[in-house]
Amino acid sequence: MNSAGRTLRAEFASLHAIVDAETAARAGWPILDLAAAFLRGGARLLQFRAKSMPGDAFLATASAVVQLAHHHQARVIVNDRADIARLASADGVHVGQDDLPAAAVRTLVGRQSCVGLSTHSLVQVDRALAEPVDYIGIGPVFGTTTKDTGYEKVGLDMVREAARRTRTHALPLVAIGGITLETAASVIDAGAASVAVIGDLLSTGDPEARVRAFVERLSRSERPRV
Ligand code: TZP
Ligand code: MG
Repeated sequence: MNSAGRTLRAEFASLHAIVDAETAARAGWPILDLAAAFLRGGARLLQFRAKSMPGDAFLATASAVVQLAHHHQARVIVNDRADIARLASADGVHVGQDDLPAAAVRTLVGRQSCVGLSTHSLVQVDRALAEPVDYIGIGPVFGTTTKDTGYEKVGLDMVREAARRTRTHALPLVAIGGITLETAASVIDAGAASVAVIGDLLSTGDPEARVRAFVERLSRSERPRV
């Protein structure tokens, strides 16, 4: 773990509130309004995800999300794009199995940035443990309609085993996929340090209150020490 990764991990939020541009648009939320609602609700770590946004808009929006989040003493991780994370002064990058390799991302964003890598199986977890990453993602934990991942749901048993393996490398595990307010604590109980959520945060029409409820519920969970 690099020094900034360590700093981020010391305050590694139990909720990764994902501001997903497409989900926000479908629900009628302007991206910055949604980010602001998450932050008012107490989110301390946002991930900005914009799968089909042109580069100039992606950069401008990511920069605005970072500015807003930093005003709230919150952090931002940009999904997929190390170049945009760096240009937008984000705190980190989250990549998947088909994105730039973590080592290349690290070269682009430097030691001061937090790098996370998604996995979908224990084989991928083991490979990720050899990469220069600050946390490992795993999912989809449950069924999700937000993303066609192409992978079977991994379930809580795999989260448990993945957490056991990441713990031996002192890395936090972030679980994603179909996680709701009702199931979040069970995912933390299985050993994840954090849950990453898209759909459920928008499920009630009041994302600020939903984030507040997640933060409150997760604060009562016993999080693993890594
Ligand atoms: N990666 C694995 S599942 C998923 C991603 C990005 C979608 C998560 O969205 P939701 O709505 O929280 O299931
Ligand atoms: Mg990706």
